[in-house]
Formats: sequence, structure tokens, C-alpha cells
Amino acid sequence: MEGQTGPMRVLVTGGSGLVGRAIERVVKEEGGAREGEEWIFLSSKDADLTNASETKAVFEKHRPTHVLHLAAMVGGLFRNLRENYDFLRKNLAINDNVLHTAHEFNVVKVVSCLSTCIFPDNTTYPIDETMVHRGPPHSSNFGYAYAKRMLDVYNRAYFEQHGRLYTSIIPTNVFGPHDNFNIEDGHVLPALIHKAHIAKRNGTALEVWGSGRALRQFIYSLDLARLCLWVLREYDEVEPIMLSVGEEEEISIKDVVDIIVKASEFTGPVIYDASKSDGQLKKTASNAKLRRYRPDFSFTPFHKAIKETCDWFEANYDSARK
Ligand code: NAP
Ligand code: GFB
Repeated sequence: MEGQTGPMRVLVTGGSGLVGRAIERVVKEEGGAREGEEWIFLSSKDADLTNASETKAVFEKHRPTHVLHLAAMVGGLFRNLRENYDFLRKNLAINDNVLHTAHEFNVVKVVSCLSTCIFPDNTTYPIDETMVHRGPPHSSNFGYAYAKRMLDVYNRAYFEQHGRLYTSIIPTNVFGPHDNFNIEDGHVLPALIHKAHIAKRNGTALEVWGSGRALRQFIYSLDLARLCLWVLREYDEVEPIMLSVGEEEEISIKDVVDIIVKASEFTGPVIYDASKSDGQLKKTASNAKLRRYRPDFSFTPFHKAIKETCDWFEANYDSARK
């Protein structure tokens, strides 16, 4: 890596979240870290990254050579529908502070996070990395989407003016241990796992929001973490790279519900509230670029990943974010 001598000192912003905790497990328990490397996992208690001086202070303290930038205001469809302004403003502030401070502290490489939900809503399929800016995002999360798209714009500007190799990944919907299981604000998988837990405990129905017809691709947080380490070490394009299971893994929310019902051993009634939004009906993403780089990578089977997540939630119910 140009300008990089000696082992990496990696600052992981958003280190206490779903993806950050998966990276910490891969780094510390799966031999993800190499000899002499230092990995620092931040939460908002270490620095509020919407605040420029707190951001500078945490970079001053750790002086990272690399940054895995995960920190963001994150939420499911229904929180995005309610708080587009906050998603826009907070994420713009976090992203500007982290990238600008990384540049000021001569960080060799930054890997930031976009999302498959930020692509144009009116599009052809499958979506690929070249299509990020080809039209307005879905109305449900335009605040989050535009803030995320600016990361890609920043990366190109840093490269053009300063020769910085700052790049980004585009994960599809992520799930796993340490997710946000809050029913109002969380993403669909953790919200349904939590709902199934409550319905089973109370002997009530499991209520699914929307028609169940929407289609999604899901990546297990541990698989994403393994790919993030590869991107940090080996991926040298400024252009983003999609980190997703293949198009053929696309699954309806209804089929997801059936898998969660089975994994949670819920035997009660399941009802669909079609008055609630489906959000984007589909956002089919191609992982062809990832496959060109990593034809060898194997994803955890979806059923297994769901079962592990359900079991984790039950075992950590008291401390889980819900
Ligand atoms: P998460 O579980 O909500 O974690 C968010 C992380 O960001 C936490 O560590 C949180 O710290 C930190 N954070 C939030 N606001 C902050 C602030 N003002 N200052 C400092 N830190 C702050 O999110 P996630 O699901 O792991 O997402 C990680 C990244 O992946 C995000 O960039 C997200 O946009 C992207 N992504 C997620 C998904 C998904 O389905 N989850 C899909 C595509 C892309 P605290 O713990 O202190 O709150
Ligand atoms: O994960 P999710 O909330 O966000 O999934 P998106 C929403 C889909 O799941 C919709 C259905 O089709 C909902 O109708 N659904 C069914 C539920 N039951 C539930 C439930 O109890 N909770 C939730 N949340 N959904 C997000 C973006 O879009 O994707 C974010 O808004 C983020 O910005 C994330 O990028 C990855 O996949 O629709």
C-alpha cells in the first residue's frame, strides 16, 4: 500500500454496531488481525462524529493508518419514513467530519459504507455499482440515500485533488447478532425476530407490516465482516463495490417470515397489515464485480444465519438493542 510502512492501525467508526461487532469478532476470534496490527472499535461514547472537534480529538488520540467508516444514523424503512431530515443532516455531518479528518491525519485508506437502498428507484435490474447517481432514490429514505451518495462523491474528489485512495462498499440488507431489534426503528429481520419472540411469549399473533411481496437480498453480518477485511487490505479502486449475495438469493418478505417462524418455533397466527408500506418493492443488486474479485467466497446459508441470529437474540434478550 503506497505510503504505508509497517502494520496497520485501523480505526473502525461505528464499531459498536451490527457490522462493527461482526468485524470485531472476525478480527479477534477468526484470526482476522495480522501480526502487529492494532484495531480500535469506536462507539459514539468515544466521539460524537457529528462534532468536528470530537472527531479530530479521536483521530489525534489514535492516529490511524486506515479507517473502516461504518458510523451512521441507521434504521429500517419505517424510521426512515419518519425522519428523513435527521438521516440526511446527521449522516452528512458524520461523513464530512470523518473523511476530512482522515485526510488531515494522512490516513492511507478509508473504506466507507453505502447501501443497496440508495440506488435510483426507477431503474433497470440488476443494479450495479455504476448506477448510484442515475436518478432519485426511493422517496422512503431519500435523506439517508443522498447522504450516503455523497460519500462516493467525496471519494472521487479526494482522489482527483489529493490522490487519496478513499473508497466505499455497498452492502445489501445486513442482519445478525448485535443488530437493532427495536420493532419501530429496526430493519425487517431483527424486528420480525423480536415480534416472534413477543408473540410466542404472549400467545398473540405475529404481525407483519406491508403485503410481504417486497423482495430483498440479505447478507449475514459475519460474511460482510470477512469481506470488509478483504476490501480494506486488497481492494484498490476508488469506485464502490457491492457486497451482497447473488440475485438468485433474492427472497420475498413473506418467505423470510416463514423462515423466521420456523427458526423461532412460533406456532401462532401470522397476520399481514397491508395498510403499512412495502417501501421499495425490489432493489435487485448484482454481485458480479465481487465475484470477479472473489469467486472463492462462500456465504453462510441463509437459514443457518437466521437460526444463529434468533438463537443469539434469545440468549442475549436482556442486553440486546430492542
Ligand atoms: P448500527 O448497528 O445502527 O450501528 C451504528 C454505529 O454508528 C454504532 O456504532 C453507533 O454508535 C455509531 N454512531 C451512530 N451515530 C454516531 C455518531 N453521531 N457519532 C459516532 N458514532 C455514531 O448500524 P449498522 O447496521 O452496523 O451499519 C453500519 C454501516 O453499514 C452504516 O454505515 C450503514 O449505513 C451501513 N449499512 C447497513 C445496512 C443494514 O442493513 N444494517 C445495510 C447497508 C449498509 P453507538 O453504538 O454509540 O450508537
Ligand atoms: O429492512 P427494512 O425495514 O428496510 O425492510 P428496507 C422493509 C420491508 O420489510 C418492507 C417489510 O417491505 C416492509 O413492509 N416489513 C414487514 C417490515 N414487517 C416489518 C417490520 O416489522 N419491520 C420492518 N422494518 N419492515 C432500508 C432503508 O430499506 O434498507 C435503510 O430504508 C437501509 O435506509 C436499509 O438502507 C438497509 O430494506 O425497505
